[in-house]
Amino acid sequence: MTSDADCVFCRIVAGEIPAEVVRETERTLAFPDVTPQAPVHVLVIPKEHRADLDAVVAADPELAGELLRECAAVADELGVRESGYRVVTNIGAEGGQGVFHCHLHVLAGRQMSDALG
Ligand code: D5M
Repeated sequence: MTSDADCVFCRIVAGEIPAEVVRETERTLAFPDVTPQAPVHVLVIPKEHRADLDAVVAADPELAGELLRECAAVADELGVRESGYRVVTNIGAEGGQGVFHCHLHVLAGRQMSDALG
């Protein structure tokens, strides 16, 4: 599996940095964002190191699908699937990405604005 010793999310996958696991599958992990922007703010990541969703789609579309299914599963598990939630992924510097290991933000628990950035 591709991994990067300097990557904070690879270190979470390796158990070197603690995270409270919300959901886990063989290939994905979900844990709370350390700087939450909403009452529910969970990150869904592939365990393997891929820079962003674009790279996951190119390398492994099935994994990209699993990441999206896991976002819905997180929303289900945290009881916000009915009320609604937002899934966001930032790609590249101008896309607002700060951690260059693919992650999908699952945000819920407050009214989201219709502004997208
Ligand atoms: O979002 C990157 C997100 O990653 C940002 O919201 C903070 C979060 N982050 C960074 N380090 C950690 C750890 N250790 N645990 C949980 N969450 C973390 P981006 O889309 O790249 O701007």
